[in-house]
Amino acid sequence: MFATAIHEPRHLPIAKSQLIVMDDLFGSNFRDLSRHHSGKTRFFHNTLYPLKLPNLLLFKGFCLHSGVMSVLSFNQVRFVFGHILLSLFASTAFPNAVVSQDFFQWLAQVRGEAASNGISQSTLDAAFADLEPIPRVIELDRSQPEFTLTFSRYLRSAVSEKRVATGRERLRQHAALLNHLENKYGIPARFLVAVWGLETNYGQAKGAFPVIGATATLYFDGRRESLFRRELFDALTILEQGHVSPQNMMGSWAGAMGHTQFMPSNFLAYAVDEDGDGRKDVWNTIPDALSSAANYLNALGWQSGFTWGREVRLPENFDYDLVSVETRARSQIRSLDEWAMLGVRRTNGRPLPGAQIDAALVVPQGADGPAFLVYDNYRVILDWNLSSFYGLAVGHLADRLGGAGPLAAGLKDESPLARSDVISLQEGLIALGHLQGGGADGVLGSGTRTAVKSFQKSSGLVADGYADQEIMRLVRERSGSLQN
Ligand SMILES: [Ca+2]
Repeated sequence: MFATAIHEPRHLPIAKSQLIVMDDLFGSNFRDLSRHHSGKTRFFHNTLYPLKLPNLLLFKGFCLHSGVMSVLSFNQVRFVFGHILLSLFASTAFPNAVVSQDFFQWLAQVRGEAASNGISQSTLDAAFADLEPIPRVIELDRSQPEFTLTFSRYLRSAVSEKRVATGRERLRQHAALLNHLENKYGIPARFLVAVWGLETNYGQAKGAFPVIGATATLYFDGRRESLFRRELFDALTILEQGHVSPQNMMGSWAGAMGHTQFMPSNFLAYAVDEDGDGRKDVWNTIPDALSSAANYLNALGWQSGFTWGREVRLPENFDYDLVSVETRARSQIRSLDEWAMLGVRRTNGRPLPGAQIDAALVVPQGADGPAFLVYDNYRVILDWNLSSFYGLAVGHLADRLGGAGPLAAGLKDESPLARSDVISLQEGLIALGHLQGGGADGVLGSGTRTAVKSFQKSSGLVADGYADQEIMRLVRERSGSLQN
């Protein structure tokens, strides 16, 4: 009777005695499995699928990361770990069968909803033919890098000499189109080509996942259900409108499509049929793809006639409390005149331009690395992709494409921090009262940089908010001595 409580016992390639052993170990929790197989908790299945140890560890990390553990009751935790154990005992065929059955029930519902939203049966037949969840998509969604990415390592690859050379070639090759788009949307050619270079290496890496499969997997998975629900339905609308066939609708593992990696929702809002053939083809028609990107940047508020920011030289004994440590760089905003009065200059030592523009100061490698004043268009780039490294790389690549040389300050070589080190740094900052509890997520984001800055100020150090091995050592030392 235990077997009947489990979903689809006919598909269980697992001995009944094993199930009973586990049932004894974990009590009625196993019987709850069948009831948990639908609705919100179905992500357990996906997270554990395919059942390899790294996935289980990622799952554990995900639970800790997202705070799932703190909201689950003990019984629920037992249920989850019971499930992990069961999964280890069973061959992959067991959860496979369960996933498949759940998935197809769920897909039938999605299909019904899509049909009532006006998607035709023929589009749905084509879109959902042979559709199955893609385990690799879940794996990539859960993966967390073992080491932090340093700015020098990121920039060397994002703005490599090869990428600069190819970008300059693209500028020449598509000069007429880019000039037209600059007039139409106010986005200078070098910025558009820089975004193109960063997103897909000028169309050389557009992504090889089927967009319907990827977005359906992430919607079904449930971790970011409402986001990917919308993206899946928007992807179906794109198919319904006939811009692309399901076979050719490829993208990244998260569903970002074409030369400049448009999510389906971006596509519906901003894609343009620049060549006028009746289809918005961001995958294989460069005029459509670049016009779409320019239209989107324009809609995000790009200010034509202004650049993104610039590398600057800071004076000796500069007060690093003036740098912005949060990703969006919205604090510590001053006019260029004020920055000039504080001693900030161009990298060649000449005065800052006299333009009436507000700027924030960003130091991605701390006081020992390059410094940048960033303007409103930098924040437009962040609205496209919220990452300060990305924003600085687009800006710097655009400058290089416009003829500028490498960064004047050069890039400091340093070893990246292990994720576990970042977590221990964060725990130390929490213990010392500089970071809120729950902030130990292993990611060096705005919150951690702000906490590092607060620690530095209270310790009389240069307050650049930059976390390196030395800060880690000091925080560990101080927080350790608290406990003695
Ligand atoms: Ca077209």
